[in-house]
Amino acid sequence: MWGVELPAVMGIVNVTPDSFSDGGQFLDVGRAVEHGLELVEAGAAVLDVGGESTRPGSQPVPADEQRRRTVSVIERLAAESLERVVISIDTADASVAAAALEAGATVVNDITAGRDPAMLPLVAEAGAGYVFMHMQGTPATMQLDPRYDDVVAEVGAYLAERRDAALEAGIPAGELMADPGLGFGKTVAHNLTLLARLGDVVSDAGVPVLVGPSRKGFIGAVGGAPGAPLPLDQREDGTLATVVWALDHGASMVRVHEVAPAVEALRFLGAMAAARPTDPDPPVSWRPSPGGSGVSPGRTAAPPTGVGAW
Ligand code: PMM
Repeated sequence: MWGVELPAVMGIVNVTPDSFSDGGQFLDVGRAVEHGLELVEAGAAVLDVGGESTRPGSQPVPADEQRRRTVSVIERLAAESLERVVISIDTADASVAAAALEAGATVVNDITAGRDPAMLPLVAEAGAGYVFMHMQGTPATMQLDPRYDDVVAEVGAYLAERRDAALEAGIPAGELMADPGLGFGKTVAHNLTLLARLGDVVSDAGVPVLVGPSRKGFIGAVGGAPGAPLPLDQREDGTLATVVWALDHGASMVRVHEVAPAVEALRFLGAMAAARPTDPDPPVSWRPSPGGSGVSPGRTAAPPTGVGAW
């Protein structure tokens, strides 16, 4: 989809002074473009350019400021990446999305899944790709007291409902990607449950699923000691663990700050999947012999058939 072979890696280009993990690093247009091109070199299939931090407690950034931060970065990335990458705009504002699509983006990544009523018609009219994400509340308040009876069922039902709204607005299914929204109105336990049961999220969504665990609070919480989460600069190993898990449990795309390790993980998952026997009958040597223990002699696993067949 979007001209990208799935599964694939989306690299993050935050053109913000205050994003939680890389705020201020790429505010300058030249540095943001340079960073984006490095992520392309590292193997990103999509670059997600954003001009608004959505970290817990953040306030909305006015549309003209988001446009000012992102449009020239997108124009230059579109020109300098020589069509080796798809560019997405990370915004919930349809006017920002429109300017970004004009500048060369071809996908809109909307963490509000269309709360701006102009968003779905805009994306449909433009023929763009669309990522719609689950979030409980707004970034300003979402982490105060997130609650669910059944987080997987509620997120799954929401994504199915937003998928249907997008289809009804005229966005083809082949342009749609759903995202359970790790960290957006979720406790550590909610995030872990969504990952643990990602297969259910994927089947409820009915379209490919994107997952964005990179450096988020739950990574710090699981990796650190009680009451002492890992600092941001020590969350890459935990991020990679969740990236591998997500890709192996049905995610079609991961959104990360560090692209190279995720691309490497994809390569290894592909190689191992290709080495898996393709015969639906498990090899005899793996099958318990009827009525007894021990291993029967016979066929063994098929040899690897090459990388990429998963
Ligand atoms: N996370 C952030 C921002 N945008 N978009 C999608 N689709 N999924 C996410 O998980 C997501 C997102 C926050 O992370 P950042 O501030 O490091 O970009």
